[in-house]
Amino acid sequence: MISVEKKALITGITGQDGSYLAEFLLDKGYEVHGIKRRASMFNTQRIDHIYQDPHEPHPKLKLHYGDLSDTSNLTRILREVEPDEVYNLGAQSHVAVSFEAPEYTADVDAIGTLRLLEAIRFLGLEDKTRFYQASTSELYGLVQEVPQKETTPFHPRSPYAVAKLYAYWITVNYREAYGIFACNGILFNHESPRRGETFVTRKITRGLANIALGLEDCLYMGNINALRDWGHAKDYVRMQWMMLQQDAPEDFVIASGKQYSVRDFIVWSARELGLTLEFTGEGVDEIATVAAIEGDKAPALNVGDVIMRIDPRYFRPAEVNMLLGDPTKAKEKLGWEPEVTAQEMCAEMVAADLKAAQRHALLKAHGHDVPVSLEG
Ligand code: NDP
Ligand code: GDR
Repeated sequence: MISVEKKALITGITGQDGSYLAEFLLDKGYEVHGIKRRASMFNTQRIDHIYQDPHEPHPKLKLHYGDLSDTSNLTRILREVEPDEVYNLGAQSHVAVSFEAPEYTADVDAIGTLRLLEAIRFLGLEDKTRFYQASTSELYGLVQEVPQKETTPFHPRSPYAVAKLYAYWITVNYREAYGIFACNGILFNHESPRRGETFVTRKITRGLANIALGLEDCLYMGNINALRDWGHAKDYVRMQWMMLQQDAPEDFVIASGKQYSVRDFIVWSARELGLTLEFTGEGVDEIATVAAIEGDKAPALNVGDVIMRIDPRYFRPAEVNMLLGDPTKAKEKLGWEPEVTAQEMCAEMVAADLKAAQRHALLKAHGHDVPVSLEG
């Protein structure tokens, strides 16, 4: 049983993984501290259900304003909290956006990691504080070996991946140089109903649910031939915690070991809505048309409707065409097994987005025309 006094600090607590990890650690009896960014509107939707009023006698979840670009802020929070475990999940995490904002991405994703590790050292917390770094399968980029494992060479293909490469190595370096218990989790894509709306899986499930109810007309996609190894975020955050409970720090690949295309994900999502699709055309001219409809989940659609087109603006300057992870080390050393398959996760995401679309459609039917953002 975990001691009730254990404290964790999560950067990126308002994000997909941060929200699931916070739930998980609270369940384990941790006092959870999270860093949230100041925003002009509330940005805590993913953690509102676990929010605790700071006026209560002993809140177990505490939020601190902060930013990975701010050294003094991070150092002050670490000094105040003196956490047993730091989970560095905060990042500008969108690969396509990193081509638009490369310097910011480097500052937050690469130097932000250094700032945290330096703060641990500066405060003399090397022996107390364990550190988890959210590393990524994007490090493999132009893949050198299939499937990718802990020893596969890296070849990053975006400013995001290059920044994460620095973060990976500075984590290893602080482990070797200063004896900090620091681990990299090299996580392959993981998704959930809480996934940001512009990542491909959520864009598909949300877009198709909206189209099924007549809130949008068409899904505009980039490279639908890209191959990914998808898992459920809930399974993957469990592993982040497991990594910090070992006797010695090590790096692990976390993946499902199964590979599918973006096109497959579109087909599964459509199937959840009772739709059979037909893909015709090639390259930028490829389209997906409704070939058959079953059930009543897509009342706005007819056979023959075009529901997907390619828009080259979603192509990336350099693409990661395929990823497939080998999670053998995590399975053997930590006994980790993912519980949710990619198809089950897709069904959960479509169901959640269909519910949201139904609420939206109801508002629309009553004259409240809330605009649906089409930005991908
Ligand atoms: P999200 O994009 O959902 O969450 C990112 C979090 O980082 C948000 O809380 C965000 O805050 C915060 N953040 C962004 N910029 C800053 C900043 N300058 N200072 C402090 N916090 C900041 O990502 P995920 O939850 O999906 O991923 C978690 C981590 O794991 C990320 O580091 C990501 O790169 C990495 N990763 C993710 C994978 C995946 O498939 N999901 C796979 C491999 C690695 P706000 O809510 O205010 O935007
Ligand atoms: P990725 O995830 O880049 O792998 O990074 P994303 O879901 O954005 O893209 C996956 C693949 O789908 C292709 N794609 C599209 N992607 C988006 N976003 N929008 C589209 O319209 C579209 N069409 C096709 C992409 O080109 C790509 O090949 C995610 C992030 O969570 C990172 O932070 C994390 O490190 C990696 O996963 C592992």
